[in-house]
Amino acid sequence: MILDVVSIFPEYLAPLDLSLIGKARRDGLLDLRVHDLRDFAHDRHRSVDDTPYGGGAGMVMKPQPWAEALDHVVASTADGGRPRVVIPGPGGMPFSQALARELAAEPWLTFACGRYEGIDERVYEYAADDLGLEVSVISLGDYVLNGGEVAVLAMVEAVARLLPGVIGNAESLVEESHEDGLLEYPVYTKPASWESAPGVAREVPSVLLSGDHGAIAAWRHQQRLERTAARRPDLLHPSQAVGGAGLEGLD
Ligand code: 6GU
Repeated sequence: MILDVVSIFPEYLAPLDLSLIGKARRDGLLDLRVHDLRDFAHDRHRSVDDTPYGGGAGMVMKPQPWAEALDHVVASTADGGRPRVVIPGPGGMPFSQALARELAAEPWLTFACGRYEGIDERVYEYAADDLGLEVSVISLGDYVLNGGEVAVLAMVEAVARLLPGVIGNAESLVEESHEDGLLEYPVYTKPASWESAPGVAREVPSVLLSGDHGAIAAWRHQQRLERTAARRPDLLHPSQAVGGAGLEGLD
């Protein structure tokens, strides 16, 4: 997969050299290219923003550097392929595991990181109408970040780990929170009895030591239901009410 990120803070994307994503890049599974938007601003101060028409607080990103940056990205391949453009922003469609899967199926993604009050609306039109690109505005959630860079770190990690070969144990992908609509069950490791303070022994649930795989699977499923009901009742279907008691068990 080819990934381009355009930002006025390319250093923000440095963590993408680390851990599994860094290894995927070195292994050639991910061709990640970070571009400095200011390289496409040609005035003396390499300015990328200006005051908003109609008034209001803050600054708006100018259309010309963005258009040139997108031209540059599109021109980077000779085969006529086109990237899907993702613009992170709190006004976008909600990011989710399903959307991460959809993006992971794309051969080429370009993330355009806005700052300030946003990017001049004509850049969206230019990308779609003049360059023929699919543009998706995507939000991490209902809160405001200062720019798209941190959101790109999250989205790239969520997408890249789904690419074949990035995670060694592909099985670890299927039993995760948000893959089947329930949160993950609690996990434990050795020691079976852990003294967290003098005289306080904290035990691993005995079923996990029983060797009874059926009982373990049933316990884990029940834990997933209870945890989902407690933390994310919005994910549960009414028929999944914990304890089979009906809707009153969900509150
Ligand atoms: Cl994707 N970008 C910005 N700037 N703020 C956000 C966001 C994204 N998601 C939530 N808040």
